[in-house]
Amino acid sequence: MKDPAALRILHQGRYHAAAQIQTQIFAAPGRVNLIGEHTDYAEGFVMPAAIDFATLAAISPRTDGQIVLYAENFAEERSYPAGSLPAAATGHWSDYPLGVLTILSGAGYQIPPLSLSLWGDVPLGSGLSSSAAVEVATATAVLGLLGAEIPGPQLARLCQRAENEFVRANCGIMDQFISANGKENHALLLDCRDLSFRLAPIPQNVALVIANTMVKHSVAGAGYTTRRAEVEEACAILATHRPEIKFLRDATPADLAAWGHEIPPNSLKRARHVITENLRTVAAADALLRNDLAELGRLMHEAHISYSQDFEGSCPEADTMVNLAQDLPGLIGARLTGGGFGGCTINLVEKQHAPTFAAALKERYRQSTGIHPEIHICHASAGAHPIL
Ligand code: GAF
Repeated sequence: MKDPAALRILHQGRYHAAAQIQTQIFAAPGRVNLIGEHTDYAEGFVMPAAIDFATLAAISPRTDGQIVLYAENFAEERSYPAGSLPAAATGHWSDYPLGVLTILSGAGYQIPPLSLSLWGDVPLGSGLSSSAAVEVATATAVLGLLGAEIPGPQLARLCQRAENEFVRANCGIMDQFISANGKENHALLLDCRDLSFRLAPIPQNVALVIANTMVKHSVAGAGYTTRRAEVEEACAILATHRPEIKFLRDATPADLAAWGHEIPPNSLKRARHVITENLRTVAAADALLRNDLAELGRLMHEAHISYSQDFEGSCPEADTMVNLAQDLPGLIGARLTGGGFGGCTINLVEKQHAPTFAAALKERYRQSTGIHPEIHICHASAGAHPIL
């Protein structure tokens, strides 16, 4: 099904036996984050790249007043009268497209009766932003049907609102942003305060090797929510001394040295991670831009230690996956990527070594944990786009 032509045939077959009505196809990718974890909701910096896994959306108009959503991955359809979409999430896959339709409608876009077929290969629950890919694919498809355009940063914000306000998962902006704005062969340094960004080319001889620990990750899980609350608690305490600290983005290591003793121990550690991670992320983008891969790898390693020890956002399996990669030929840098408590590690690897690196890491991880991991050799791909 990776083939968009197959989705077009499937969609036409389900909804337009006569084939007079045109189906449009759009794609929106998942992502991997090279560095900058749990900094987006602190208005800090992140450096993700879009990856080759994506959600494809096929869309066409209807004449019967219905909004029909179909997910090929679940072989399931849901149908609603266009004027009365459900008002709340139900914990079903349809929450994501429905959230986007609801937010677009609230933003003034009249959603017409339509058929939307979704198919994706972003592994679910693996921390590679399958939800953002569905949201951005849906939004791009609906706008395509309407013949409307929204600049990528704004589109990302609407999709984030769908996840925050409809799905009720308290994520930041990173995942939707990179899915909407990624560029082939580039990582993107995003300032989550004003959504300005810089693109950094990923050298041709570098592969993104994504290693799935097979431990499920969820942004809706307790870990993500607790950590976010701890980050906000630390910020509120620092702000009593320096009111200009609105988010941890505004705080410095000197602030922690001066007032850290007032912050409860766990929140202090989370704050130390976020504050140092922001510095590392900007430094990592500079290193990538000047092709200093050794420095980039060193910063990724430091970031993993900070994520694991200060943020306590890793898990034994992810620490194992990172450790097992360290002495394999070709490794530039390895760390747990995404929201944490499971999911995938990102390994930057010299391309010529990538296949042997992947095979060796797979075998080492299997021997040491008894779990069969999925390992993918990816490259940085383009953000959301129509497929002609
Ligand atoms: C998840 C969230 F969706 C992002 O917004 C971000 O906070 C990330 O975890 C952690 O960096 O992917």
